[in-house]
Amino acid sequence: MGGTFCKLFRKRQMKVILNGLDAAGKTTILYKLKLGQVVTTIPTIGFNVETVDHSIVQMVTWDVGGRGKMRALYRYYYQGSDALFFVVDSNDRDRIDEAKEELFRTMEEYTLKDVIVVILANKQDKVGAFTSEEVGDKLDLDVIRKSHMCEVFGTSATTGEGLNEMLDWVVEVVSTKRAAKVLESKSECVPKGKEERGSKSFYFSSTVSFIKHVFSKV
Ligand code: G3D
Ligand code: MG
Repeated sequence: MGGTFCKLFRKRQMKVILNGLDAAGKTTILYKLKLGQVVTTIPTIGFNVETVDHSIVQMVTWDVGGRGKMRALYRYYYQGSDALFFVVDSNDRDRIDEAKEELFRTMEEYTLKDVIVVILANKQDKVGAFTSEEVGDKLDLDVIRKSHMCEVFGTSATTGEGLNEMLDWVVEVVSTKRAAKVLESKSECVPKGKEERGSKSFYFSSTVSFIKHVFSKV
């Protein structure tokens, strides 16, 4: 992939939520990606929110879990997100079930119904860490895949392994998804049965089919 359509729709900033249990590696990832200055704010209820505002991607992160009161506040940050990055410490075998519970709880949020879900099986540099496939199995990603596009990447925030590939993939997928959506909304304005070859409506409907086809292969 990576054609003209992707470039065309890459202009709008992409919003990413970077979630995961404490100590999974979220803050380290934010700094390692070097997307810009990491700004830390503390909302009045009192938890750290870190943000990076880059021309292509805006990332917001905090530690999930904890008290129910916080969840109403999380929702505020979820609005308008394109992707959810869920960071897992692949080396912490004791907390993998907790991570799964937290992921599933997060996915219940209505505001995240359209996001692409990206699992970062982090700390791959540690000997004995679960592989990315094992992390995928432990988190029951097949269940998430029934409602969301979901992919797992092995990463190491300390060495940087896997981070850029992951980000490139996400930018590509989000761009393609946007392109398909825009073109689809345009093609919906065209009356059915009038799509003659060479006409504008024919162009739109065939392009939408093409992008949908490409997207379904990702
Ligand atoms: P969080 O923001 O999700 O809470 P942090 O997690 O980014 O603060 O990371 C927690 C600890 O894990 C840090 O160690 C950090 O250096 C380490 N860490 C993060 N990612 C990796 C990784 O990919 N590999 C390894 N080996 N360590 C990682 P400290 O010692 O500062 O607590
Ligand atoms: Mg942190």
